[in-house]
Amino acid sequence: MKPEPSAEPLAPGVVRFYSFLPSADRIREDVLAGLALPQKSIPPKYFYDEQGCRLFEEICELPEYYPTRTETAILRGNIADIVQFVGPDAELIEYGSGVQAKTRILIQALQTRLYVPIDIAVETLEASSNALAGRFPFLNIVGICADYARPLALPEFVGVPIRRKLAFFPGSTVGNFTPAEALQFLKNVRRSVGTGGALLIGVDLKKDKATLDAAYADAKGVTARFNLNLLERINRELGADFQLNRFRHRAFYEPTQGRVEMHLESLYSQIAHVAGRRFDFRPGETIHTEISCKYSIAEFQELGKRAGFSAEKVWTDPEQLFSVHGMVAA
Ligand code: AVI
Repeated sequence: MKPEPSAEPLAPGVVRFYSFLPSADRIREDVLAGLALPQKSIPPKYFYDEQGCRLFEEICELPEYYPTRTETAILRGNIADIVQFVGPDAELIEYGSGVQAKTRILIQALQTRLYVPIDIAVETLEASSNALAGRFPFLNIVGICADYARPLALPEFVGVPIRRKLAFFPGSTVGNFTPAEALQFLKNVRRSVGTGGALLIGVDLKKDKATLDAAYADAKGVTARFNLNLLERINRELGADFQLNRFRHRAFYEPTQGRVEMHLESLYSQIAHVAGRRFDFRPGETIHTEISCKYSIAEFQELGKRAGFSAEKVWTDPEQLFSVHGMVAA
């Protein structure tokens, strides 16, 4: 998978892939820098190796993890309104496309002709895009393997009539950024869709602590395996020697900051080596692995406005667990 020149004619059924992935050294640099901080931390994007992607799919099916099924129901239940909001002939750009399950609802309803999924997980991107091509023969697919948190100049394509670009960012993945990072990300999206372009974005809503604590510390322990898999990946890819049974998963909602925090807590005084460097852990000391920010509808609309979008539509579920915003680049 290599970057190719853009502006090539497309063909339905033939999936093209472009790669803008950072160098293999990047994970090493990021992990070493994060573990050297007073509050040790590792960026959440490194959860998603093959096993991490599988575990995340399992999380999405858990009874405690309401976001996936709730967002899917919101999309299905409001699809006619969403089609009207987007209008005809939209290029669909999906950030963090994963297994592209919710995308199918949109592609079917919008009769999308050009789909540009962007994901850091190369195997998932390839497998999902190829499966989608088999299902929608009218669809042109251009998969982009990239870290979408960084500004990305998306290629332009010829041969498919496009009236507007639609950015789709489901799953409340925007919550895994700090609000400042989310603002920067939304500004980048604003640039990519251009004036008049649209954004359809899923955002998890603030709610009671018990519901959120359970969603990120499920009874079956799948989220714990997802969190610990990060250490397994680092052991494998960076020659580290973390002992997984000497750490435990911790996740809790922090209401003052309006975010869930995930950590890996050291159970003992211990030492781990990563890429030849030594890291000491006190009992109870944690590696901070993820934040998942929750927003009220008004808070997120305000963030969108600051990034240059006008907040046109918002769809929610009857219990007000989750929101899907329709925004237009002003
Ligand atoms: C991908 N992201 C939106 C998930 C979330 O809810 O923040 C990741 C996740 N972490 C633990 N469970 C799910």
